[in-house]
Amino acid sequence: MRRNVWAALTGVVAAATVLASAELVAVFISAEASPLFSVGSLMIDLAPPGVKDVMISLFGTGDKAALLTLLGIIVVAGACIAGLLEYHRPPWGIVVLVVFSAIAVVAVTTRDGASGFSAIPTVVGMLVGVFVLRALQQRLKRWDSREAGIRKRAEAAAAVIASGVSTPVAANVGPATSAPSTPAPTVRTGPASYERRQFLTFVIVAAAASAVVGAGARLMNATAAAVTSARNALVLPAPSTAAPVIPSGAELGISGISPVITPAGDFYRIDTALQVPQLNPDSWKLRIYGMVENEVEISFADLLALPLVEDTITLTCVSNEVGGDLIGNATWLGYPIRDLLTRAKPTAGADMVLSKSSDGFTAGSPLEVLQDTDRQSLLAVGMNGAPLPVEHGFPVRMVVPGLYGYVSATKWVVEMKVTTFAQDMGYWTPRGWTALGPIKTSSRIDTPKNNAGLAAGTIPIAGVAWAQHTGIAKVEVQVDNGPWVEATLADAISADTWRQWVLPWQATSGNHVIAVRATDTSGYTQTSDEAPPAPSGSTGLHTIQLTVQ
Ligand SMILES: Nc1nc2c(c(=O)[nH]1)N[C@H]1C(S)=C(S)[C@@H](COP(=O)(O)O)O[C@H]1N2
Ligand SMILES: [Mo]
Repeated sequence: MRRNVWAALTGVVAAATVLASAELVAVFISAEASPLFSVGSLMIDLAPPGVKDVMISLFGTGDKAALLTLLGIIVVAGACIAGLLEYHRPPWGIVVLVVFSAIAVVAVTTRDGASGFSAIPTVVGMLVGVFVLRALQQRLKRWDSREAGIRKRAEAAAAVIASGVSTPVAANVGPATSAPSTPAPTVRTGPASYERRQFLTFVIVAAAASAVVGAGARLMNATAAAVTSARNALVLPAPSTAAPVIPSGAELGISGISPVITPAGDFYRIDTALQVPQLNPDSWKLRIYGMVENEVEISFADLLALPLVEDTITLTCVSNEVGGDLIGNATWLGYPIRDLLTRAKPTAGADMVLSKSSDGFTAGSPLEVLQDTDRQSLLAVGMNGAPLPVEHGFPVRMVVPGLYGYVSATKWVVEMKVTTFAQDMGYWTPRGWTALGPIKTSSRIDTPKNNAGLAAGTIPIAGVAWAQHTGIAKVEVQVDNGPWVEATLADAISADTWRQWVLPWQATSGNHVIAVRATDTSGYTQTSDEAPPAPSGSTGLHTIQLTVQ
């Protein structure tokens, strides 16, 4: 049993040296060729549609720690198995180590923007790991055989002493002879403890070296890739067309309601990126190609030199549950995508633009939406008066009013392919989400909170409602399945943004159920039919329960 623990430990230490040496070599090859993160990204991409909802809630919302923890557990379990197999059935432990490394090689080399060189760190790591595993196992086995030898001799000596005859064998054993009835594991000196020391020293040195080298190299790789300094140094030009003025009546000033402009730090984040892509604006380029008469390539400097416009647009995620928080409103600075498309001149028959990020995410947007002169689809560089935060797409992303993010809002965008829906699909479409993703009209109660306990009296029921690019016409509130009562709407910024609403309510003691529904300017009123987010966005009415004292 104790032997198996040591054997498993050799696997874990070997795995640690694989990761640490790969990380170290990645410092010289490519900061992004780190195997662990690449395997994590591959797991995200390969996750079957069945787990996609779990995935969105687990990883999509920025909780990348969950995936890394899972990955860590898999690696440690695999490493224990490798150590045990190598101990009991060599060379199967080495085979396991090589197979794990091979998966990592596939992951690093199939990443977007990877080359054959990206395999080098993992391959070097694997060789170091095989060497360490073999060396540790040799030492463990030498320790074993010494102990077994001593035990045999001790047993032999004990037998001899018991029979009253002294032999030279017993004299060699040292302390064991003076305590012949004590079993071998308590032997504290002699060759076995030497071998044990050899083994344990190797374990400790290899583990400590892996921790120090691995952490140091990871830090170097992360800093080498970081673009925060480039972002901090960036001064964006003033817009040539300013955002619509936000009417003072757009903000109702009710405590607990979502502010009409969402600060960047509070803005929801959804993406498949395990490591936030770090794109240097100096080398950023956007290529527009495919079904176009003129291919267009534009640098970041070219983009900033164009007349930029500012517009306030509410972004929503298709994964937002009824009452959920995957929605935010910001003022974006950018260049109209339609003007870039005019330069590229799409050819007849094209109906989709497949935008692609530096890390391989794609979104398929209808060409006519991006060309619509009434709709401000932006190639955005700024958010709420500052450069885009790195996790929101620095240096450049797309923002399209009226479409869910997964079919339009490509962050870290580097390519736009003019194509057809018949020929191409965005990232989420083969994973069970619809190809077209217009945002569904919806509304949310921000205050009071669900299950709140309140004192009787007049309290505001308030929240936000949205129907991007159509506009909100009416919000109604229903208390305890009574009649629908119209709420007061805050002033609109534009049809592309959400609107706050409020209804003062005379709270009487008891339990209450409160629901909200919005009607948009097309005359559509939210359905009470409940649908989950997949495949085209949730429906149903946000409903809360309250207890009034
Ligand atoms: N590169 C990239 N862009 C992306 C995504 C992604 O996974 N990768 N997710 C999209 C989705 S599903 C949404 S809802 C929005 C969210 O944008 P935000 O994180 O800035 O709120 O980004 C979109 N753009
Ligand atoms: Mo999304």
